[in-house]
Amino acid sequence: EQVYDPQALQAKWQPRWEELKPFAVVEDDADPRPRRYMLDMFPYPSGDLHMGHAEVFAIGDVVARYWFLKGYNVLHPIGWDSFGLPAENAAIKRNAHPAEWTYSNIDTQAASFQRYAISFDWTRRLHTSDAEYYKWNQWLFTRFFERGLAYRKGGLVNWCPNDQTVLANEQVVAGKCERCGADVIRRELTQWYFKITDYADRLVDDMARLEGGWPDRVLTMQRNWIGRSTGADVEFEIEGRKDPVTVYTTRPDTLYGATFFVVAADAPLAAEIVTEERRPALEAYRAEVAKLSDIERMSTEKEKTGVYLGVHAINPVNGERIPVWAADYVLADYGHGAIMAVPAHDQRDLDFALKFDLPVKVVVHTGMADPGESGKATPGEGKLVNSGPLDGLGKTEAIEKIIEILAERGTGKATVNYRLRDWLLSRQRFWGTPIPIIHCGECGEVPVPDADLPVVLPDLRGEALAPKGVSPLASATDWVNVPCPSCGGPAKRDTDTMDTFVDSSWYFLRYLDPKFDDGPFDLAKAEKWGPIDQYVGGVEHAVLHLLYSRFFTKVLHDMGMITWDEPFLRLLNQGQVINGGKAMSKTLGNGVDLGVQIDNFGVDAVRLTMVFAGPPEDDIDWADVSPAASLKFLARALRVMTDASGAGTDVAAGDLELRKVVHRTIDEVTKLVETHRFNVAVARLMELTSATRKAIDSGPGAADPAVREAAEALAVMLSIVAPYTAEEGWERLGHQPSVARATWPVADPALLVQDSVTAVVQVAGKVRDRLEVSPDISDTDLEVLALSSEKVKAHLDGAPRKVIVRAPKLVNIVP
Ligand code: ANZ
Ligand code: ZN
Repeated sequence: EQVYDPQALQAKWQPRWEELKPFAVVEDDADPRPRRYMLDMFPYPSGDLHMGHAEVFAIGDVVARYWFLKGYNVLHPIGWDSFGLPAENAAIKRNAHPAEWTYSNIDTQAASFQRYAISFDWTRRLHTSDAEYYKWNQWLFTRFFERGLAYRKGGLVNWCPNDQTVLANEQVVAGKCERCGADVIRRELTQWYFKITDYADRLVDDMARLEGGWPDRVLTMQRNWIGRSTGADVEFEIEGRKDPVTVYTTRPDTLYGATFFVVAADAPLAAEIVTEERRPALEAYRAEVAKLSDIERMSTEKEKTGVYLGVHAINPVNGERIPVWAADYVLADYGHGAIMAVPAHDQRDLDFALKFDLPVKVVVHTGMADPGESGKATPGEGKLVNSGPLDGLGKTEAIEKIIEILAERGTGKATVNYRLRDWLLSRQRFWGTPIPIIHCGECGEVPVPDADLPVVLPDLRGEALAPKGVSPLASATDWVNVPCPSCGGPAKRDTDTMDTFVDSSWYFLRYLDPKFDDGPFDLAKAEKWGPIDQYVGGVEHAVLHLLYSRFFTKVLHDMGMITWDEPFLRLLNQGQVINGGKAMSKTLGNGVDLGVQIDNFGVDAVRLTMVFAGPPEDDIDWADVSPAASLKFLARALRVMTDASGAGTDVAAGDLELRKVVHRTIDEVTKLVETHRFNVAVARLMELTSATRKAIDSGPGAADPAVREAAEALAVMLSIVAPYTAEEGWERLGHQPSVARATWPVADPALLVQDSVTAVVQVAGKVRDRLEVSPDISDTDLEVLALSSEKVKAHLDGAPRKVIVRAPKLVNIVP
């Protein structure tokens, strides 16, 4: 008996597949196969592939290989998201160029992917750090600039003191830098932004089309991030100020309950209206607030702080004078940077009121305890009280009414507000796409002409890349100083680089033809292939990458470059691979090395373990799974396929019992793969293997044609999870050149019929016969059968009055 040696199988098949290229896309319009685009989130080349990659790519490959076998023309590309900070940090440490580290890691990962046998079309390979790729980032930036969607503005930005660069809001997680974990601070800087806020409504509304195709939690996270709310703008006079100040509120119905007014401490308004007496206190307070992140400021846990500004605001509906404070819990760049505080019905306002002894006035009767006493605000619905014309109304009517009143007086209106901010895209780091703008004293911001793209990075390495708070590109003076493309006068290049999320916002379009040089992508191919049918990747991208890609897709749609405007129809978020119940980490020392796992158990066993561990969305605890058991199963499966190699080919004459098992398995596995229940599909293949083994050993024997049918179905279906084992088995069964060229088996409906069920026949309520019938029998057939039964006839005197049939289980005869 042949021993199952996974390493030998890998050594045998890998070069053959490299030669055969079974997954190269056919770009032939005469090819009648429908197209499918399967996309895995592309990797960052941080080192060799790790266990997380092994999981996500194994899952994506199940889908891609299944589609190939089902007869689709599948595009399944791979590339590298190869700009970014880690390369730069490594280069500084080694006194090298970031490209060295980057491309050597890419080569390592590419070789590992080949060994891991993912069904990529390698001809579509791209690297975002190649000038032939980032040239098109620059081209797209220029188009965005022309459309007013890329612009520069000054303002407070998130700054990572460790990486010495600004960050987008999306890259600040719980007040910390998404990359390095350092506390993010705020700095006043002039930066480039993409105007994603112009697309806020479409980004929210179009999610309705993703419902069912995307995980609910991702849709919820995007909705919350965009944070669209409806409410009202209300104008308050400030004593001593000429113009009124507008506040945004989602609860205009509570206007009568406003007992004080709060301005964001860092908003210019605070410094403008503060009395001279209170100014020193405000200045001191602002210095403290500057150190805090938005998250800390908005935290409900945080002790409330603030400064009285010495002035009063006037409530527009009842003329009440309310004191104006500055506080950090109001943000300068949300709404209008000022609020009416309603402590009875808003917890943060209540915390503030209790701390500074400000009045609490209930205006909604909710049946809960008095907030002033309980310390718990009552944000719920109820009847309005102490609210003049609103008294007695419910929330919705009260909001309508107050907006009407405000509109009449010209002091307010209904409005929509968003949490989403424009996407800050400039970075003060080296290893990214140079922003293609030239700053001229005469002409201002001048885009680099398309003909001069790409603006290639200057050759800097080692210490020259160290973070200094300004971009390292600024030190490359030869590179920086250029004539203005517009007037020819002396001018300077912009020295910032783009956020690397720009690179990943459209890479799926570049895959269609990575060498295309008439534009960022081939428009005709985008029509044929887009949008992506299935996207697979981590939930950590729920907001950042997925939101940015949706935005880019909509802009490209509006530019007339594509006709579709959502990039990813279906999204699958795989879980994480953990070990011993905890995320793998250096500090815990619980890391699992993928290379070692593959050396010990082989590629197929690792892939099978990943897929079999549980539903793809769940985390996999490597301490709870057994690649050794996977390896054993694969050996058994290969032995079955080997033993079946001599079986007869006249399938129709095969053992009926085994044939039924085979076809039921085909039917179920097909449905399970379609619904992404891959782990259960694997369990069915294990059962099929056992049933075939039994048929060989103690059933009709190895020569029975049903054994061949079983082994062939097993080889094809197993190939989506364990390609080496399946390929070897397929060859031993006598097939050429590759199982990747096989077709997915189809279940014969005639063989799916369950053997029989028992139908009970009652006459006048008494059981008179039991019939063995097909579970698919029709009511009519069952009635005929029942009435022709001798036992039934014996109790009938002529034609019955009524026959009630519930096929296949019951016939009730009323004589
Ligand atoms: C009065 C009020 C009464 C409020 C009440 C809430 C409940 P969303 O839903 O997130 O849009 N707000 C407005 N501008 C703010 C700012 N710049 N910084 C911090 N908070 C701000 O939240 C809108 C609500 O958040 C607004 O409605 C306002 O408080 C507050 F019973 O106004 B509300
Ligand atoms: Zn100029």
